[in-house]
Amino acid sequence: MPTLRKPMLHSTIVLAALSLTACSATGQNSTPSSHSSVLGTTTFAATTTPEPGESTTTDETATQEPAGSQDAPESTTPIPHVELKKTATVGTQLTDPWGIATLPDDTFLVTEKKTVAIAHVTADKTTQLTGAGITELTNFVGELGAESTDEAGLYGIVASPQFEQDSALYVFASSGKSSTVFRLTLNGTTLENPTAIIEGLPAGAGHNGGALGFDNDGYLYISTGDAGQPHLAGDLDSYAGKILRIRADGTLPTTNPLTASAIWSAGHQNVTAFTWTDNNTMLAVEPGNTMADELNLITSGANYGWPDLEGTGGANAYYTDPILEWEISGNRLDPSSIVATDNSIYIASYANQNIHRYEITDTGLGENQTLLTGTYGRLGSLATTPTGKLAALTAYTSNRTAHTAPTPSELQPQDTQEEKALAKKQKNADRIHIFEITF
Ligand SMILES: [Ca+2]
Repeated sequence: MPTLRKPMLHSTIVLAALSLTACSATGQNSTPSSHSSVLGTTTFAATTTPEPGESTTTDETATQEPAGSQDAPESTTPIPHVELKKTATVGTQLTDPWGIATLPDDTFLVTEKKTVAIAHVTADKTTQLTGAGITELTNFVGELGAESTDEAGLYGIVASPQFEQDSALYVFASSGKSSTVFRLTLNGTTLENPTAIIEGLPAGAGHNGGALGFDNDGYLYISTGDAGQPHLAGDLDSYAGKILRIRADGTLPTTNPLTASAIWSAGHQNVTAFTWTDNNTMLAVEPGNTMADELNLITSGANYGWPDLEGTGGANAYYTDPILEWEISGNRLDPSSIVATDNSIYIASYANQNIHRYEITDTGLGENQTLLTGTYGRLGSLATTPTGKLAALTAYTSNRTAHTAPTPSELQPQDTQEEKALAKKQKNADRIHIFEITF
C-alpha cells in the first residue's frame, strides 16, 4: 500500500498563506487599493511539490496565526467593495444544469446532469449538442446506470487550455456505480471522438465529486467524492474522496506525490469546485457533513481530514486545516462553486443564495463581501469569461447538494406553500447570469 507521508510543507504552506512576512520581497504597498497588479505577489505559496529532504522555512509568527475560522484572517485595510452589474441572462430551456465551461469566443457549454445533455449557450440561442460524443455519454450513464440513483449523470465540464487548436472538452460522467472523465472534440454543434481518459472512479448514491479544471501549467484536476464510503477518503489505494491530477491525455504526471497514482490530495468528503489564483495556488471548496464547510488551499500530498476531522484541528498533526471554515450549526455556506479573478475569490453559496467574495490581500484573504443575496435563488457553478466577467449558473433544481425544489411547471396541487414560494422564486433559475465586476 502506498504511503502518503505528511509533506513537510503541508501545514506551513497553509499558515504562510495568512502570513504577512512571506510576500515582502516586492515591497508592495499593503493598501490593496488596486485590483490589477496584486495577484502575482499574494502570499499564497505556489503549489509545487516538495522534493524529499527539501528544507522548509517555518515562520514563527505565522504558526501563531489562527488558521481556519471565518473571521480569523485579518485585513489591515477595508477591502474595496465591488458591484456585480448584470449585463445579460442567457441560456433558455436548460434542464438541471450542473457544469459550465467558458469557450474562447465568449460562449458557454453547460452540462445537464440528469438529461445527460450538453448545451451550447450563446448570447441569443441555446443549442443542444448531438453526435457520437453525446451517444457515448448517454450509453455510459444509461448502461451502467440501470440501477442508478439521482446521482447518475453529467457533472463538470472544462475546455482544453488549447481549445482554439484542439477543440477539446473534458466531461465528468457518473453512472452512480462508477465515474469516467471523457475527452471529446467539438465540431460545430456535434461532439465527436469520445475517449475515456480516466475511468472506474468510485461513485455511489451521493458524494460523487465531479469538478474538473486545468491549472496554469496545463494539468487536469478531478474531484471525486467519498461515494458514500467515508473511510475511503483516507485510503490511498482508492480514488474516492480525493483530488486527482493527470495530464490532458490521461497519463500520469511524474510529479504526483504517489508513484503510479493520480492522487494529488486526500481526505475530502466531496469537493464541489476548485480554482487557481494567477500564481497557480489551488483553492477548493467542499460542504461539510455535520461540523464545517471548508475552503482549503490544496497542496500536493496533503490530507484534509475527512472522515476523521471537519474544520480545524489538524494543522499540527497529520491533517491540513482549511484556510476558512463555516460552522454548519451556525451560518453555513454550503459552497457550490469557487472562481478566482481580479485578485479576489468568489464562492457561491447554496445555503445563503449569494456569492461571498474575499479579496486576496498581503495577509492572505481579506474581509468577506456578500453579493447578490436573495436575488437569484440558489447559485450553482461559477465561471469567468474571456472579457473578465463573472458568469453564475442558477441551478435551483439541481440535486447537487440534495437541496431540491420543484420548478413552476412541476408544481403539484398538494405542494406546500413553501414549495410554491420556492418555485416562484426560481423564475430566474436554470439560466446563466453574466455580471460585470465593477470596483
Ligand atoms: Ca477538512
